[in-house]
Amino acid sequence: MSIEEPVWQDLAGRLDRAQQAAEPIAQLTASADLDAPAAYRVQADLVARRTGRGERLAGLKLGLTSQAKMAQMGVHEVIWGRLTDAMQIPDGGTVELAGYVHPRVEPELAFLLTGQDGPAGSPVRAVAPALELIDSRYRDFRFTLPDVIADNTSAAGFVVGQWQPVPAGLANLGVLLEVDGRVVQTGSTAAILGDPLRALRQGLRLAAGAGVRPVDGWVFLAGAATAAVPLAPGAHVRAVVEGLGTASLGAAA
Ligand code: OOG
Ligand code: MG
Repeated sequence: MSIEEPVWQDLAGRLDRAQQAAEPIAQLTASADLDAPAAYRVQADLVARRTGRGERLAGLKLGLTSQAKMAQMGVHEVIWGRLTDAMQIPDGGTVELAGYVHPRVEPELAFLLTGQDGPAGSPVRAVAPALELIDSRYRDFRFTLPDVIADNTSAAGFVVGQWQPVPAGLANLGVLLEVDGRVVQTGSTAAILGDPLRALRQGLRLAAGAGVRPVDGWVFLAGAATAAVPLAPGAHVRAVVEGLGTASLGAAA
């Protein structure tokens, strides 16, 4: 399907305003004919609006890489999105919930990219435990595949824990999501496409297909290892990845 510029601009504008006002909107597919390639065009324009306001691209993310997430959202395809510097939250930082529609958090692994994605060199400098804050701009956090792609895969914020050298075995580390010290989700890095490094390769391939090349210092989020949970006022949330440590954030009361 081809999409005309006035159409993708209109759709990106709706999502952009929804994000800025923290007010949900109807799914784009309720009123527009949108397939996945057209939705990626909308996403590119949506993120270009942010960079046009001074944000810098800071990385890439994959979504729906685990069965837990696919089952939770009812969408069964791997998707990719773009991260900007404005989305980064310091480890242990606090967010104001008023800036989001209905934020959720999920435990992830982050990779620090080298800017290389060919066989010549490793694409990865380091790995860290991470938390992603997702916030669908759609009412009731419900969407189809093209809707969530256009909405930059619900990207809203991310926290990266301590960077460290990539250990030999990343494919089966235990992952916990804690809220106020209580474990609310458990999983394994194996849930991330069988191995987060496979997710990384797939993500770089998908982005390259759209002409997006990794940049040295970019962050890559490999996708959640468990279902996401709502971020409630006053909550303190922590992702714990076996052998790698933690990443945490708090929500203002
Ligand atoms: C879409 C984004 C999914 C992940 O890690 O699976 C995602 C959503 O669930 O709203 O970021
Ligand atoms: Mg995620």
